[in-house]
Amino acid sequence: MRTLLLLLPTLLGVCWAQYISNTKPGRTAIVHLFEWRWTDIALECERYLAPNGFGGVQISPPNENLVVVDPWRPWWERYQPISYKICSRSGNEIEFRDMVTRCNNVGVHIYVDAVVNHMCGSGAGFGDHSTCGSYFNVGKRDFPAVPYSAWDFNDKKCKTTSGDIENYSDPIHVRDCRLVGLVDLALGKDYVRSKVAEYMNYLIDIGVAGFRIDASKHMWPGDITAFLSKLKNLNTQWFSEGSRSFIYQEVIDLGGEPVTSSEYFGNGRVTEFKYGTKLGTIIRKLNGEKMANLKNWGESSGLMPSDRALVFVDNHDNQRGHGAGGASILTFWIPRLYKMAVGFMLAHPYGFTRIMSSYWWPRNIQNGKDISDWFGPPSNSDGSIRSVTINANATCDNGWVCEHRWHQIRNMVIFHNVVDGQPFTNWWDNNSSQVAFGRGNRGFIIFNNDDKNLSVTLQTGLLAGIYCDVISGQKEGNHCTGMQIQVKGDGTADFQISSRTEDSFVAIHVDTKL
Ligand code: AAO
Repeated sequence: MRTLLLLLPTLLGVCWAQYISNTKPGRTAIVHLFEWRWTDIALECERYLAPNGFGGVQISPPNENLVVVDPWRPWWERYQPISYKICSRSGNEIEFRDMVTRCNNVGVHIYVDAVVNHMCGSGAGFGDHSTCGSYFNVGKRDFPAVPYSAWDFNDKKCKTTSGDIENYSDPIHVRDCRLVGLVDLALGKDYVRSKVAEYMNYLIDIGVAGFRIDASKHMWPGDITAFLSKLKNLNTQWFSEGSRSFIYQEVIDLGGEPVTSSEYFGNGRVTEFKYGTKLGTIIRKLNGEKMANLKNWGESSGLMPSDRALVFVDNHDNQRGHGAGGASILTFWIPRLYKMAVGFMLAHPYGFTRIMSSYWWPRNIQNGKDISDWFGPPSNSDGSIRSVTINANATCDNGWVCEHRWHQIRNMVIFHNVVDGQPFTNWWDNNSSQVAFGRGNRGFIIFNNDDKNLSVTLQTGLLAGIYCDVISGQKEGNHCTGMQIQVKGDGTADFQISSRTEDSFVAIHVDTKL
């Protein structure tokens, strides 16, 4: 009995660990460096992410994929695997290993986007060669570089006429048929599970800290459990003995479909798509919403349990009309509201947070749809991805947006680290879109998303002193480049925020005390 009790935490630990981010203590958010090259990510870990307290990077799929030529090299070609060789537009295996090592060495971990539900599209026409030159024949379901053959796909299992998912209200369609024509792997087979686990274990050995599991909704939860149970513990060069991969599954559940997020909680965290959809609706003030409605944000407002949620304002799909969320999603294209949304997310204790970092594309919205939604990353005429260049003021150039380098967002990532573990306190609202809240005695944030100026005295929960606002500026040495807020002996402070400023929110925390 005693042995069992002693063993129990270890046994449970194996299971719990899937929800733990594996970020270093005091680093509580990751950033998706969408379509970045491995060499640029290695540099970014060293020169920017580590010094600014970022915990990790979600990278684009590293494995060999279809080269799509019509349209020309869209970003989505990387969601059409040809093999599990580490060989993509972001770089080769040597560059990948160098990135993982260098990022880990400065305490920034790598999270791989694992595309394991399917291989490439079944329809002809997009392209016929692969990023590493591996032979394949999708018509015959032949992928010798893995190898997979016709027996390893669900073609016989799927019962729709087209072979594609035709109806999202039928969970069997959703799991056994092709997502937009992508040939669907038979993850019910032990052979396929083993190949997937072999790929993931290869990455674990190199030193990655976890995985986004692409298209999880299109796999049976039990099949995911089966390949996850074949995974090794993380590499002990950087992670403590017995550490398990952080897992977050991409399941789009906005309600209204039979497949739900909760079916996947046993495997790890799940992407909470309601988060960005609802937050966007509230901050845009659509359907009569107001920020005061954020008072009970979290489980009691209909989101999944906080310790199961991976949260984000936008992702690589819904920032361009793919996936789900639609018109309410906020992105870098609407910077004023976007910064408020990301600021709110990073001030709030709910979920594990991911920041989006994008590139520019020639957005062209016609009848509500962006016809340039396919546009790939900044690239040269031979299709190679262009490097991220950094301006003197620390912003990015060469076509890269780098939201994570916007000082307001970067400073809120630090805020999120500083207030980690503190309770949600001192909520205030004007019953409209002026709201404020604190995080115990470590941080305080206030928003004015109304069309009128804000002037109010509020309890901040902070010790008396002069604090530097990290939105209008920041503390540099003992000097504040932004607005100063005086917290009085009783913990209250006066706030004035015009409704016409570019950044109509103010955030202070203990490390910005002058
Ligand atoms: C490309 C071409 C296709 C071609 C295919 C194969 O665009 O025309 O047929 O190649 O040759 C990405 C791109 C795809 C691309 C694919 C492969 O987005 O355009 O296809 O690479 O190159 C579903 C999935 C979700 C998926 C999302 C895009 O459930 O897993 O579609 N996301 C991931 C990745 C994504 C990637 C893939 C998966 C594939 O993040 O980048 O695709 O690896 C409903 C369902 C959702 C469903 C959406 C969209 O959502 O609930 O599950 O997502 O529809 O089909 C309201 C509803 C909401 C609904 C939404 C949209 O908001 O509330 O539930 O409307 O109807």
